[in-house]
Amino acid sequence: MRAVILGLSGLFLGISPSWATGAVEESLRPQSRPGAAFTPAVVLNDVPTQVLRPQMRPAGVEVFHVTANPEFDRWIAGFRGRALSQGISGQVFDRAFRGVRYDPDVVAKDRNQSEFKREIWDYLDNAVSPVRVENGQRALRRHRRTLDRIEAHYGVEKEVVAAVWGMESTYGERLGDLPLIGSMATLAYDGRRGAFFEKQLIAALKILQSGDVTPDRMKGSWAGAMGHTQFMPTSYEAYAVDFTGDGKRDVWSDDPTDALASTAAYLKRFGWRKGMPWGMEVQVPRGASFGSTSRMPSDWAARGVVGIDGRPVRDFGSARILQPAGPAGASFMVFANFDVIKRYNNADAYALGVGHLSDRIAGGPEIQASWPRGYDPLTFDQRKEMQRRLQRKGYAVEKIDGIVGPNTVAAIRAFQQSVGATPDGLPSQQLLALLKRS
Ligand SMILES: [Ca+2]
Repeated sequence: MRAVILGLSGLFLGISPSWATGAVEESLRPQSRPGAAFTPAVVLNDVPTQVLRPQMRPAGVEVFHVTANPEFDRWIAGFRGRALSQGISGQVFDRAFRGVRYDPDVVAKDRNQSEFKREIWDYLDNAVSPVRVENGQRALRRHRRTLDRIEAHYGVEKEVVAAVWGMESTYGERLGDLPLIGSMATLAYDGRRGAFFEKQLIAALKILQSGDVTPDRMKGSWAGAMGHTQFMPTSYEAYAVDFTGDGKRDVWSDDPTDALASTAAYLKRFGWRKGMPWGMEVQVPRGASFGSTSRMPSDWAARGVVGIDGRPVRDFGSARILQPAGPAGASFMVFANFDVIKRYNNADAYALGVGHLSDRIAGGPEIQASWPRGYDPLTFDQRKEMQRRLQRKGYAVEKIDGIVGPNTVAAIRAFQQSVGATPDGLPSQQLLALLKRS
């Protein structure tokens, strides 16, 4: 799971949630996050070629992003003993590592992730673009029977499974095409998160040993996410299923059946409840702010929080109110299923993306509220300066960490109210200027 990579829990590579900054880690962007394929364009003999999969490289052409590294080769020799002691056969190991070399590009990607922040609306514009919605509806039509069977078997709505597919691989367009063993071995050797990737590597070898896939077909993103719905090897080992009945859990094939069923199995395993929405956009009373309190929708209705149609939300279960851009943007009531989606990728933005995309695939409306698109955000250092200044003025800011969570938003709003400014709770340049002036 991304989340595990950053030390959180979840199926895939983790992105720390950063809801109220309005900003989302760049790596969340479906096409650029670790789950997506790294596809360098290369020109050979003046003929533009598609991505050069290793097996397609013409003989004699130097592999451009893989470098000889004797120390890495020694590491492999040492790792071989550890793998064998964990039940991997020498034959499987040697076949898997044939031709594997250190890949500095993978390390560079690992170093560069999560530097950029995106605003939640930019993230959602991309995650739930008209094209992705339309392609999702088309994918749903094309795979309707399969998705119906999966829904009947696992109790996860087909639109939700399709939305995860759309987010993870653009409905199978971007499965990732780096040789998995090479990437995982490089990252395990590199050591920044060596123990994590060594575990992934062992899991990958176990998958090979089980016969689900051959080494040449075992491809993934640079970070090890594999197939249509981007399972990390350990998640695959634990949760992937064979739904076609051929005895192989094939998440790489053109036929997405096993991958989609594996996603449903995973969501089911973490408590997906059929018939309960992930969440929905709601109207909230002007000036209200929300922590992490959960209440039944009828209880929320009594406090003025109602559906976008103005009517109380049905009591599907207890829910909390999420305002990913603070009080100045859209508000959502989110249920237990929202947190199930977060097991896939532990970020509110991701779960909103999957949830909203699933609604749109099902023909639901766009988000009604507007986002504070015009606002001029603060850099990370400026956010810390803002927190320091708020704290110095006596507002309760829990930590000077540059992360704008509910406490900081509450402090911003209290300060804005005290000086007669609009209490939008936004960590903007205007706010910092105001803090410096007053
Ligand atoms: Ca199968």
